[in-house]
Amino acid sequence: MSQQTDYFAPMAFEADVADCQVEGTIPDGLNGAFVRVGGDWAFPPKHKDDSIFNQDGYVSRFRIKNGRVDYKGRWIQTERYKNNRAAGRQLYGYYRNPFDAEPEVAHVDQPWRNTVANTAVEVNAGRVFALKEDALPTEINPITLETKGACDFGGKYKSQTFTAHPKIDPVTGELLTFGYEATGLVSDDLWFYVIDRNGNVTRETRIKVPYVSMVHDWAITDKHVIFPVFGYVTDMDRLKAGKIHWAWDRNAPTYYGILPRDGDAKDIRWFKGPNRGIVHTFNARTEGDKVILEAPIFDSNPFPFFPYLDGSKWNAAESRSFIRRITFDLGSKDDGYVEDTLFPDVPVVDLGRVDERFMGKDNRYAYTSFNDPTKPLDRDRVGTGARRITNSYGIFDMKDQTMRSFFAGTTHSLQEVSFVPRSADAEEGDGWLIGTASNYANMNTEMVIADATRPEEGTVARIILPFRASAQVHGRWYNDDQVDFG
Ligand code: V55
Ligand code: FE
Repeated sequence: MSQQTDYFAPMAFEADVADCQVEGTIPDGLNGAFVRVGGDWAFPPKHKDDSIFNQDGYVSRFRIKNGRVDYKGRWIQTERYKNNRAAGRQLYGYYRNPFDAEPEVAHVDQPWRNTVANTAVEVNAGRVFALKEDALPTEINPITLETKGACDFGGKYKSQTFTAHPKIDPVTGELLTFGYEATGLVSDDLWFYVIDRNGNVTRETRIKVPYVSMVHDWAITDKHVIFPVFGYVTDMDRLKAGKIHWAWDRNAPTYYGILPRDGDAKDIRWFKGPNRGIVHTFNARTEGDKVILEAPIFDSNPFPFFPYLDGSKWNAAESRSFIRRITFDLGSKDDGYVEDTLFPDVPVVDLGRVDERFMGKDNRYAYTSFNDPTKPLDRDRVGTGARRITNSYGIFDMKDQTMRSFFAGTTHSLQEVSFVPRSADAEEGDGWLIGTASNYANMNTEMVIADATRPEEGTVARIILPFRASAQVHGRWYNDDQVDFG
């Protein structure tokens, strides 16, 4: 195992904590679970410079009931995890490159067999899925967190891949989703699906992308879906040469494909603009002939572990992400769009959320983390291991363009924020901000809960784990009436 001993050393164990330590008071009525999916290296990677997106999947859950909290964490037992465990070492190579895996597990023609299922969680028809954009959903038992296996929705979901960011239509309860590289490694097929609240596939639309790129997140409105194609490129030659799946092409234009939800493939319209990184989105809406997308958008290559095609060095200042609004005019004849930067002074972490009751509709608040340099940092207790600190959640008012914030503490760095409405019929903005934080001073993980109407007052409750929990990529809150967590 690794000799690393800092906060980022692999956390290669499973955990159960009954009745966690709580500071403050868990709000009344907050009953359900915060379910997180992320990754860690069960076995050290073949290449030191590999992407953390290649870490073995790990699912964890803070189960909250009547003010008490239990924590559970389990590896996601994909075929790849089991093969590594059986061999006792890492058999796989660079991120999404089966040519770089050991031949007996490579499966170049079945790349989904190499998935680590490490990105996000979503629920359909009461079933819980761990998601990774290179494979089908991996079903997880919501009570034990044991891995059940891949799901193809009774054979009706035909794409080999499934996004980590499906969207639930708040009116119909349908799950809208897609897979890209849908028919195999570097294929230009992107297939869009609708799965109803009972788990039946009710729609499939097969489209082609302008070039093969990472289509990590997307957006829906009540009438359209929007697919960003941006910056990252790949091809069979680069994979055969043993390289990591993506490289950033500074000359690649950004495309947004807008498809009517009830349209055919021929109805997709591609808009084109300058080189940008659109990894995650906040929300989108259709207003007459206009489609409006709001998202944190990077000026250049978002991730240091995916190299520039031209060999240039990754530079944090060049790749900052800002909250932007993109307006498409479906009534126009040209393929351009308008891009506005709403908070040009606040570079943000690209892990944004909205109140999901407003998915696809006009909404006011966007939530995401950022580092507030005016807040104190206890560098002596934090140490030097933490390169980047994210000390605040921002509540961004997209109408007034004002911002309020929550500060996590002088030794803390926040992971992704989630918003939980105070009740099913609470106004937009009235609820809780929740998420996990790394406490570098005490080398442990905490779950923080803050009141979204009074973020400046700090946490109302902190759930203190007695160890560093495996970092999440994405987490979601589910109420007891959505999923049975036991
Ligand atoms: C992302 C994360 C992934 C991935 C591709 O955050 C894109 C973006 C955790 O895995 O495989
Ligand atoms: Fe994501």
